[in-house]
This record gives sequence, structure tokens and C-alpha cells, in this order.
Amino acid sequence: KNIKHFILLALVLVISVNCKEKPKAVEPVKEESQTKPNIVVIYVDDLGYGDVGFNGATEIKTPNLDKLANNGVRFTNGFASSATCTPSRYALLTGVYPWRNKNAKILPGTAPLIISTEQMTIPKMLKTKGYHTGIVGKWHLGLGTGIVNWNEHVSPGPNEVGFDYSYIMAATQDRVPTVYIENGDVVGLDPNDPIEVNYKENFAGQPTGKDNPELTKMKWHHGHNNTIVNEIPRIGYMKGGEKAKWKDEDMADHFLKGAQNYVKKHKDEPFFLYYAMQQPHVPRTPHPRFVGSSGLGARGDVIVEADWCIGEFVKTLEAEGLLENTLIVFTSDNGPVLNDGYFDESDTRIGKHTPAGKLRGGKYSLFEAGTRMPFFTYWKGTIKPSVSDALVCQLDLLSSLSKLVGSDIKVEDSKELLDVFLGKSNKGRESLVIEATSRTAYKEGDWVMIPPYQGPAVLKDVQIEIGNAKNFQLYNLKEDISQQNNLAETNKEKLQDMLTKFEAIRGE
Ligand code: NG6
Ligand code: CA
Repeated sequence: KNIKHFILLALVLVISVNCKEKPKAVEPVKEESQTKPNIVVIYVDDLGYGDVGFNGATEIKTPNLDKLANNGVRFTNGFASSATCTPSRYALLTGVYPWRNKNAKILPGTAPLIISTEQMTIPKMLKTKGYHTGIVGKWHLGLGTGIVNWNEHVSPGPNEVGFDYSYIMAATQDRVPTVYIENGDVVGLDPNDPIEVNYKENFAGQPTGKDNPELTKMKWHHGHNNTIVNEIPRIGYMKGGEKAKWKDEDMADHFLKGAQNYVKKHKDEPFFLYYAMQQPHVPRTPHPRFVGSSGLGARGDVIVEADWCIGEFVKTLEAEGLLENTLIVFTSDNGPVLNDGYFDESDTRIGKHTPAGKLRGGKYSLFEAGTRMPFFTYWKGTIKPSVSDALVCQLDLLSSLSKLVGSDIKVEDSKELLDVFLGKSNKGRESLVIEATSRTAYKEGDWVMIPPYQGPAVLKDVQIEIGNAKNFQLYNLKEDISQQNNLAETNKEKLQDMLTKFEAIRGE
């Protein structure tokens, strides 16, 4: 009898254990596919809030971007951390406010890497969850530790802060060295024609934009009068490396190919791709098939070109069967500028187009146009189309993507807003400190407070109001998106409240 009981009990146990185990065995598989989508961040350079159809542009057509934005979460209150490139890129990748790092300023092509190799970054975090990580495009976060020898392996760089694969330009299209660098090595370098770079003085006997305008096809307006490459005068001096030099007009196609190849190569594992496009930063050099495509001059043409590239890139994701398993984040590093140093008719042929939409300011500015960006997330079949006015910042991607992939890595400045990025919640950040050329301002809810700063109200060369004023500025963006009514005098209480919170965050 006892033995019978024992057998029965054993049977019951076996059955119940089996029953419990079954769903368990299924779960991890489901979790794997659900929590490891591919992640692509498409980052454009100097594109304004109003430069895209999905934010109301009518004079420039961006059909590919519009299609994604209108089928994803379109953010009306999505911010870059800064109104210039390097600090925004630093914040995007590290989740740390750029004003915490004194080196996070527009960098020359010879600057050392400003992300510590000890620091957390988006690609590093994703690698802990088995992702392959790649960057194709603009870097502009420095390379090496001081003096870089471009003829040897250049390190540390993207590969030392989390990227398994890198194919980059070191700084910007207007800065030397004008070569591509793949995993730390200059592409196509002829050892008999070594590269030398200097930002202080010219190499003896070399023509410059300043002394030899007859050798240039694009004329400099301010800055940009040093070494001439491809008939375009640049910032900084460079010698040698003839065969390795990029062709500006091919750059968009070149980076697109790089991004497409990366996807094709890594389609069988979860991947993260940071596709950092160069448009519409200067010098604007549309491929000949896009010249005249916008009717607005070079800047419009390269925006049309960028939109086309993104369309082609998404086609590749689709063709590889990856679109439903890929989260795409699209945004820009800082606001728009028409004349950023070259005469290319982007300002004179602007017509009715408003790059900043209704926003005041532009690149370099503490006013809204400096940092409020075209911004959307897209994930076919997972994200439902919506418009979100939640306050989000590129800074928040690190902690949010960490949550998405089931990692517990968090960085303090980076708010975990995964549900907001996926369109499931409208509860964004409460506040944000924005930065523009080493000045900061404070946003909270509908309000923005800009402390007094010395210096010109308008940056003359680029004709942009950058936010400097003798007195405090306080705007209610809900009623006054164009920042025309300074309420600092009439709402002293709000001003004081904002100032106190701002100082607490800034640690002043
Ligand atoms: C400025 C350049 C500007 C642009 C900018 C960086 C001059 C006079 N102006 O110093 O043309 O290169 O730096 O742009 O040289 S960013 O988008 O990379 O921040
Ligand atoms: Ca930029």
C-alpha cells in the first residue's frame, strides 16, 4: 500500500514538475526575440525642426522620413542635449550631460578622444546583451590621446568605447583630415604618401583658401580658408594622403553603402547601428543627381539627398526581413544654420522655407531652434503611430534602450523613458538642462529659463540669435512657442523657482 502511495506521489510530482517546466522552457525563447530587436540610430547633422515634411515643411520634400515619422512616434518636444555637434554626440552615446565634460566642445580634427574608455556608452551597454555594434558616418568625438599619427593605427576611438565596427570621418566634412577611417586605419592610404595634419600652421608651399581662391569651386565666407581639398577650402592644414581623400559628392552614397553592408553582414545577430549622416552640414556637396532637386540651393538639395538615403536604407532592412524586428530612432544633433562658413546660396535661395519652423534661433542658440529637433521612433508592427508632446532628450536613449534589452545599466542624467519612446506613455522628463557653446539654460514643463549671458545677441557670421541677454529670460512655450514675450519681470516667482532648480542640477 505504501509503495503504491509512493509511486502515485512520485507520478504526481513528475507530472506537476513537467507542467511547471513547460512554460518555463518556452519563455526564454520568447523573451530573446522580444527583447533583442536590432536598434538603428539615424543621426543627421544640423537639420532643423522645420526642415522636414513631418513637422510641416512644404518647400522641401522628405517623403521617406515622413512615412516613417507618421507611422511611428513623432516627438514635438524632443531635444538634443546641445546646440552644437560634439556635445550632443557625447550626450547621446554616454547618457551624460555634456556640460559635465569641459572637453565636450566643437573639436578640431586632431583632438583626443573625449569619451573615457572607462565610461558607459550605448554600444557598450548593448554588447553586454550580446549585440554587435557599429558606427558608420560622422564621429567628431576625438581620436587618440594627444598627437595622432594618421599613418599608423589610430586609437583609442569608437572601437575602444563600444563599437565592434567603425567606419568614420574623424570630425566634420569641413575639417581635415578628409579621409575615411575604418576600425582605426585610414582607408586607402598609400604608405609612400603619408598624411600630416596641423591646425596651427600651414605646410610650406601649400595653397590655401585664403591665398588661392582661384583654386576653389566653393568660396569661404568665414573660417574655412586653410587647406584646399577637392577645390573646397577647409578648416585645418593637411598634407599628403592624396589617394585616401574622400570625394565629397560621393560621401552620402558611400556612408549609405557602409550602413547597408553592415546590416547585411550582421542580420543574423542582434545589432546596433549608429548611422551618423553628414547632411546638411557644410560644405554641402550633393551628388550631381541631387543638384537642383530642392530648388532651394545646396542645403535643400542635401536634405533631399539625405531623405533618399534613408529611404534606401530602410529598403535594405525590409529586403533582409528585418524591418519588424528593428527599432529606428531618427533625430539631429543641433539646429539649422544657413550660412555656416561657405557661400553656397543656401541663405539667398531659401524662399519661403523655414528651417526652424516657428522656433526662434538656430544652431549655436539657447533658443528653442538650437536643440528642439526633428525626432521620431519607428518600429514596424510594434510602435503604433502617434504624436507625442512628452519632453524627451537624446540623453535618455542609453537608459531607455537598456531597459528595452533587459539590462540594468543606468546612467544618472539619462532618464529611463522606454514607454515614452515606444509610444505607450506620454510622461516624459520633468526638466532638462540644454547647452549651447558652453552656456546652459533650464527647461521645465512648458517653461524655459535662460540666465543672463554676456556676448552678442546675434552671432554675426551666421546671422543667428543665440540667446545672450543682459537680463534673465523666461518664456512660456505653450503660449509662446516663438519666444517673443519675456516673462521674467512679470513672473518673478516662476523665475526664482526655475533658477533654484537649475542651480541645484548644475551644482552651483
Ligand atoms: C564652427 C565652424 C562651422 C562648423 C561648426 C561645427 C567656423 C567659422 N565655423 O567652428 O562651420 O564646422 O564649427 O559644426 O569655422 S558642428 O555641427 O560639427 O558642431
Ligand atoms: Ca551639427
